Amino acid sequence: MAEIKVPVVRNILQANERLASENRRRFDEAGIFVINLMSSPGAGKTSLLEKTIETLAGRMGIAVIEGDLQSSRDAERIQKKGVQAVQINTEGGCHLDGNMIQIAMDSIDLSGVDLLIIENVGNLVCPAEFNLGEHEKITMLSVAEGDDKPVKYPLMFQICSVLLVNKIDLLPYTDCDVEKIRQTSRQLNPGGLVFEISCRTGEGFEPWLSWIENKVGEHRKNRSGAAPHADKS
Ligand SMILES: Nc1nc2c(ncn2[C@@H]2O[C@H](COP(=O)(O)OP(=O)(O)OP(=O)(O)O)[C@@H](O)[C@H]2O)c(=O)[nH]1
Ligand SMILES: [Mg+2]
Repeated sequence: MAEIKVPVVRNILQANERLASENRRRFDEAGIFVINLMSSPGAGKTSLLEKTIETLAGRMGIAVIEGDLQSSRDAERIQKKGVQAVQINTEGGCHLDGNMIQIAMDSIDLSGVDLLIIENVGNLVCPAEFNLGEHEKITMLSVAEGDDKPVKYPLMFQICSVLLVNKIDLLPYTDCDVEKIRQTSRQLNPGGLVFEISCRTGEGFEPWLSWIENKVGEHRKNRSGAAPHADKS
């Protein structure tokens, strides 16, 4: 069985890579900066998007693709903030893939969008294996989950450009050692950035928001053949 299983998995990943490359081409042609946001369930991904949109929606066009097994609760939360949000239900699937993003894109009006955020299915394992065509992967870990998670689930922490350590308002009530998370993260991913944040209080949001604004600015400049999207602020 093992001899059969390995090539099948490889084929699935190769097919996904082709779709992810097509997605990336489309994003680049449109000059849209795309983030793939990953974490375990409940770490605070949708809360991060809500708070990020509150500040940045006046300065850039934002759209969101939400991935969950069931329900459209997260897309509804985002729509309440006044931006386009499409919900993908994987019906049991533990990650998003390139094909799902292609289908979801057909429901988004990309004109005027500078930033597309894809909230992946809550899971610290499988989403790390499937590229979606994004420019950057963001991993979130909340302090309530424990500081050993980077050691136990290394791939998710190796592949991200930014690690967001969320719920720092809860630090007094946990035994989480953020310095330990930083150290492990540095070993796994020397070039990665680490921002400590609280989506509850807004603490630590400035570096995160500046990082996004810089990235969006770079991608706007590269927009092929089109005038840059006007700054709405
Ligand atoms: N104390 C505290 N609670 C937070 C913070 N961020 C999020 N929460 C809470 O954590 C819970 C889960 O937040 P969500 O934003 O729904 O988490 P999620 O990662 O999107 O969850 P899934 O989509 O189900 O994977 C909610 O009750 C939030 O209010 C934070 O910084 N501090
Ligand atoms: Mg969510």
